[in-house]
Amino acid sequence: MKKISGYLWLLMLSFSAIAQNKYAIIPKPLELTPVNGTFVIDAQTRIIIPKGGSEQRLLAEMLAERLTEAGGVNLKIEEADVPDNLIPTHKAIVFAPFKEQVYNKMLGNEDYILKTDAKGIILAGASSQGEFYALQSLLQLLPPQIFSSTLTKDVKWTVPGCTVFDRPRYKHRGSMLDVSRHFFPASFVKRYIDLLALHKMNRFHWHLTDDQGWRIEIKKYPKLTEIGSKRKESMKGHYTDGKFDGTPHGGFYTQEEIKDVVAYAKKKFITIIPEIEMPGHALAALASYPELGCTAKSLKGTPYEVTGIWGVHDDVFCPSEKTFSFLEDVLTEVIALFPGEYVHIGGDECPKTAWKQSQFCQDLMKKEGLKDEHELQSYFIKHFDKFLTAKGKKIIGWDEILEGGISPNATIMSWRGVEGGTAAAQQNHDAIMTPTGFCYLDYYQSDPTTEPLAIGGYLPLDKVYSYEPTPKSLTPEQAKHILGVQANVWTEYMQTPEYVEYMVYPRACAIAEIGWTSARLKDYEDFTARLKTHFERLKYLGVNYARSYYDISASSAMNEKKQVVVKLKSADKEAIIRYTLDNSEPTAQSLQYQPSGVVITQDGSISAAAFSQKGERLGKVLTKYFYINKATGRKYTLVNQPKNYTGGETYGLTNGVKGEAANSATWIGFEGKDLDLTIDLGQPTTLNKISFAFLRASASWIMLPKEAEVSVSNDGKTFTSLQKITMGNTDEQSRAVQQIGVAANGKKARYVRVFARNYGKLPENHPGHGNPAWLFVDEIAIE
Ligand code: TNX
Repeated sequence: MKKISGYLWLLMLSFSAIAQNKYAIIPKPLELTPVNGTFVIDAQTRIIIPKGGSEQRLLAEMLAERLTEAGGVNLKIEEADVPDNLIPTHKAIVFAPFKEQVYNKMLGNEDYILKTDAKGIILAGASSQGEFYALQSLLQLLPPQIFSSTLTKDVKWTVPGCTVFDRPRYKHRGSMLDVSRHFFPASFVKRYIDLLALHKMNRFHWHLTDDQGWRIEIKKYPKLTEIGSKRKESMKGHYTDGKFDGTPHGGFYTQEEIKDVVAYAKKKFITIIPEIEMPGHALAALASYPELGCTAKSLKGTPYEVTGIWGVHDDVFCPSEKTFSFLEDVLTEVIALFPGEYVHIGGDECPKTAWKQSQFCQDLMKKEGLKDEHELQSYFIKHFDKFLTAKGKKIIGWDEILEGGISPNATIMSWRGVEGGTAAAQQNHDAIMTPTGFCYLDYYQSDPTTEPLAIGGYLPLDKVYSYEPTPKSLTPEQAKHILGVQANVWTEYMQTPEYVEYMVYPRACAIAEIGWTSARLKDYEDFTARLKTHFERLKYLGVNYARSYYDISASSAMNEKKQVVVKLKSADKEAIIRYTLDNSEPTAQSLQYQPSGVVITQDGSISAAAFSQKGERLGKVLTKYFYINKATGRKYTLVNQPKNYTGGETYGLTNGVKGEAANSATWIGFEGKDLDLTIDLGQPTTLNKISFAFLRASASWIMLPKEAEVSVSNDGKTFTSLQKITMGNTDEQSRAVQQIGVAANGKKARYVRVFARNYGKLPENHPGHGNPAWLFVDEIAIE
């Protein structure tokens, strides 16, 4: 092979960058071939639809409306005999009928062909859904201003020449929106649907009921909305703060509104999957109709109440005749409103406490030959599977419905990981993949210390994008059961539409591409290059998208001299990272970061941000604090190994970075195990104080240890105890950092041992009772 000169490389690189910007379609099409020439839309351009093409007329109107609103150009829509030779012609945008023999391709319902050149544009699909997707791609080939709802000035409406043949990878490409934890008006739901359609998504999963509010009018049971749609207050701050805002919250959709949203979604080729939660997450229904519970009052002895507390609640539907006929009535009204083939019946997070205590349930289990409460849950779900199947519907349930035996016609929504979806496919059931680790858009998308409050987790854009929905362990036959992928948007921490948009975009763009684009075409760098143009579109659409993609992430390691070296990273390759070490905000004049990292030699902080070539700041400022002491950079041995939360490297506990209350990822975590650590200081060293900290976040199963002890030694074998501490308040709810400092009074020793006894099993009154507690510790400092 001939060597390519540096100059040529540069030329090729810059060409591919331009090409990406010119054809910045998200999700990326299956085949896109650039063609010479550019089509210019002006007042003379006509839109041509086939004679009598009423569906094409709707699409033509959508395009015409955009051009009028954003460009002030009024295009005529004409009906004509459209030739089927697919050759762009007569300065027109043509919705062409699809003829297999002419196109030499088989087109599925969602597939499309789009041809553009200097003469004209052709959009073709085997159905209007395919043509709708052709239109979405065409809009994305136009300047981003096409999405503006006000007149933009001086824009030339050009379309770069290309031939696109496109086809989705998965059938189900969707997003769930939780409207129970916070209610969002129908107008916002429509906007949410618009944005899904823009990304060629085709399913909207509407989470309509939960403990915190019942949001759908049911004519037969008016109290569901009179009582069940309102709560007196919501949690304020993080769950673990245990505080309330004292502000009533409520809202519901009338059946008329629902019909309107369903019809609206249909025009955008989106099928709505309504979710009615059962048997758990039912408090709003129980508050409205207490007779649906196993007891007249809640398990705490207080009246059932629509709750403002997030999480999992023990009060659930009782599997009684009353409940069954109530839910059958509800579902009968629901299926009359939603024409789609699926109804989601929830099935997640149903504690069995109430059923265990109920004589009725115990008798029912005996009568039905059910061996435990999981089988009772399965009995519940099977009843509604049968009921809905008889009505011509299919059920979807969260992966818990696998426990106690899967119902015959159920599709599984795999959320607690991919295991549920895998198991379902292996049992010849369909599955939709929504694992928390990749698809939960309620998780943080950047460093939690810089982001608005979120439920937890850490799910940056690149991690979402990296998701591969079809588990490798499946055979090709089983893999066909993976229907697709979906973004879940739980709204405990999202009070407003703007907040929702911030959390959802651009991460939903990545989900859209995972669902649509063929696996072999997935390429994160290529995606982010297109995303920059897409950000412009979102801007014109008025979407409050997050710019967290431009945020900096920091990691630290030790060099040979045992110094802390901070490495900064920007997901955006073109961005310039600048930083300060004096606690001031970085500017375009601040020090430019070099890939070798920044050496930290004393206590202090580093603040960094990404800047464009032009000097604009692109993302948020990240500040990290460092504590340099005698333990910094020292190796240590651990008797038990941490799990998941490993601090990222060997020196996690002595890397100079303290765990942060808001950010679980900065801690070292042991599941059910003790901390038993020995640091070797290399030589006998004078010790004044040994300090460290534990994190308490009981809601996340992170408990303080029962006791801690520090001891020292000179030979690493015989240790003398300096202090043993018994820890109190281990049942406290709020999230807090517990600092420990042990005085060593100038003692000389080479080895320091820190031991902390894990809390053990979570107590009876804890939602996760019986499971092992986590022990979170960080930064062992020795002065
Ligand atoms: C788990 S995912 C839930 C929801 C919460 C969500 C928060 C699922 C089926 N249940 O009730 O809102 O976690 O991330």
